[in-house]
Order: sequence, then C-alpha cells, then structure tokens
Amino acid sequence: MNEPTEKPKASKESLILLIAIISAIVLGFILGGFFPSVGIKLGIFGQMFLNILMLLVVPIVVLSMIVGISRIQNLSQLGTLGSKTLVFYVLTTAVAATLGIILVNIIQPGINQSIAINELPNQREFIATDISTALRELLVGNPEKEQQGLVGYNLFLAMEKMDILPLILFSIFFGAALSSLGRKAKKSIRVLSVMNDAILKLVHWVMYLAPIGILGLVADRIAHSGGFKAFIPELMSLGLYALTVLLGLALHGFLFLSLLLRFLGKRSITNYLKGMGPALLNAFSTASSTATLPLTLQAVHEENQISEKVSNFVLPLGATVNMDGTALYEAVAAIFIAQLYGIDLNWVQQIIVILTATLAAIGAAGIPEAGLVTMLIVLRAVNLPIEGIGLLLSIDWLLDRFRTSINVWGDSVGAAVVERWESIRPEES
Ligand code: DAS
Repeated sequence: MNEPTEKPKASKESLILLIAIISAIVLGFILGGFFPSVGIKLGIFGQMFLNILMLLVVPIVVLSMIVGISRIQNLSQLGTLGSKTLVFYVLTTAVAATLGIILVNIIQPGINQSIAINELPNQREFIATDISTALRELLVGNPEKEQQGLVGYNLFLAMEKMDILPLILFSIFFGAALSSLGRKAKKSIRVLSVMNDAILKLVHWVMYLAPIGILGLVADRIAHSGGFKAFIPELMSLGLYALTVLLGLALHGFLFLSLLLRFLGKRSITNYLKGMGPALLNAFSTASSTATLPLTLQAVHEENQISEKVSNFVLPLGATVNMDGTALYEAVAAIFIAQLYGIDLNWVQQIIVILTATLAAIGAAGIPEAGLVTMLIVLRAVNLPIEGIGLLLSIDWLLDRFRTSINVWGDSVGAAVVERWESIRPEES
C-alpha cells in the first residue's frame, strides 16, 4: 500500500451531514409530535431510505469481502503474519460481541417498555427456536423456510432472501481462490475492485439522503406512538440502549484493547493513542473505516513507528474484516430488539447472536451504516423481526461514529500486537 501523499482532512461535508441529520431529528420530533398526520405521510421517506440501505447489503458484503481477501497477495506466503492477524481480529471481535451481550442482559434497555410498537409481523413465527435447532439453522439453515445457514446451497436464493452468512463464506473462499490464481486473476480482481469502489460511491451518495430518511422515520415513529407523551418511554429505552452501546464500546476500546496494547503490544497507551488522534477523529466524523484508512496507515506507521510490512498488511485487512465496535453494537441491538418485542432468547440463542454478530461484523464494509444493514444477519439467525432495524435508525448515525472509531482503534492495536508477536521488539520505555 503506497504511503498516503497527503493527510485527508476530516471532511467538512460529513460535518454538514451531521448537522443536517441532527436538524432532521429535531424536525421529525416536532412534525411527528404536533402534526401526526404529516408525520405518518413523511414515513414513506424513512421506508425508502431503509429500502435503499437494504438494497445495497448484498453487493456491499460480497464485493468488499471478495476484494479484501483477494488483495492478500500469495495467500500461501501469508504465513504467520496473516494467521496471527486473523486470530487476533476474530478473537477480539468475538470478545466485543460477548461484552455487548453481557451488558445488554444486565442493563436490559428494552424490557417492559410500554412503547406502542407495531404488531409483530406475522409472516414468520418469532418463538425463539430451541438449542439444537438454533445451532443447526446457523450452519445449514432451514430449507422449509428457504433460509440458508453458513453453508448455503443456492447463492441466488441467498441473495433474494438476504441470507448474508452463506454469501460471506462464499466470498471469503472465492476471494482466496482469486488470490491463489496470481497474475491470471489480476484483471478480474481489478474489475471487482472497481465495482466495489462504485458500490462504496453509491453508499456515499445514499448518505446524502440520510437527513430526509431519518426525518421520515422519526416523524413516523412519533406519530405512530401517539405523539410526544407516548413516545417518551420509547425515547427512554432508545437512550438506555445507546448508553449500553457506548458503555460497551468504552470498556472494550479503552480497557480491553488498551490492556492488549500495553501487555501484548508493549506500547504506552497514552503515546499510542496520541499518535492515533487524527485517524480516530476522522473515523468519528466520517463514520467510515475505509475512508480513514490512509490516516490510519500514516498514524500507525509514522506516528507510532509500526513497521510498514506489518501495518500495510494488518490495517487494510482490518478496515475490511476487523470491526469490534460493530460486533458489539450488533449484539446489543439484536437483544434490544428482542426485548422490545418481548421475545425471550435462551442462552444458546444468545451464543448464536455472538457468533453471527462476529461474522456480520467481518462481513460489514468500512462505510457508514454498514453495521446497521449487516445486523440483518444476526436478526435472521435467531428469527427476530428485521423490522426492528427501523427503530434504531434514528440514532444509528451517532452510534455509527463511535463504533467506527473503536473499529479503527482495534485495527491499530492489532498492528502493534501482531508486530510484537511476529518479532520480539525492544520494550518501549
Ligand atoms: N461505519 C462502519 C465502519 O466504517 C462501522 C459500522 O457501520 O458499524 O467501520
């Protein structure tokens, strides 16, 4: 990866977008609260925005995974650097999802909310399946419901049904196969890479619609809840849910990952964090790990003195597959939705949530709202209503920024740990 020629500035445009989204939320409250008939009419914009995000899930996941994996040159020479990196990434992502599950079960933000929630859609029974069925469905799906598990049987059906798990597994192996073909696949990887860039550009354009989409969603929800008074309980539970996510991100990022940095990476936490400052700020303001990658590379290599060999491998892969913040968020959000709908998930269902949140985070692209759309995987794995995603969109724009910053922090800690793991470094004073 060539060194970035110049440091991309934290984009002004995302600041404007942030202000527009905040204004849209305020306006949504006012319209939904004082003019409910207008609020309900505006709901169409919210639904359209959500539909567009859903529409992009399959191409985002498939292309970003294939391109991310196929870019790993000579998989065979991947050797210990690659396997240590992947071990670190998968383990820390799973720890993040587990922490999320623990916190959301302790805080229980969605329990006993008397919020006026739309009737459970009746097209799928939402009784939490039993232990063995849940595990079986995760692996091989449920052919009667035409739902596929991790090991799918029909790619096009998976795309049609939005079964992302089999698509992720297929994309990983297809990307690895392309990489193993070496020069022969160069042109195809180039084409796929350009298609991936085009999809990311599309998502960038869609984010301009976020203010109108969120305005519609907020106005519609408040109008359906019967105005401000009735919305207060939902607001309280959304606030408690957001606090649960933020507490989890803080604990994972600045306790767990920092301890790994200190004791496995042998780095001073404050010095390393200082070096990562601009990259973390950019991650917060753009809500995109991919857009922040040039800054992350510069911060890790130049400010924190991690070797180019390690940073140029660990970070681009991390921006594609390592998303601790996203995994934690998806685990919390899935259980929160179950609580809101009064669905009780047994302990194995919750382990399924941890596994699928880890996989969904691996499959999420480093772009805004990626974690919200890939949460579909987690909800489908334990038969939760995907309509619940609409409840979260109004504050997802803010939580996305925090989880993206933790994603980038996790990548940078991974670089320090893997470098030390690869070759004993002199302990930093
Ligand atoms: N915005 C994603 C990222 O860039 C994270 C997410 O959506 O969860 O890392």
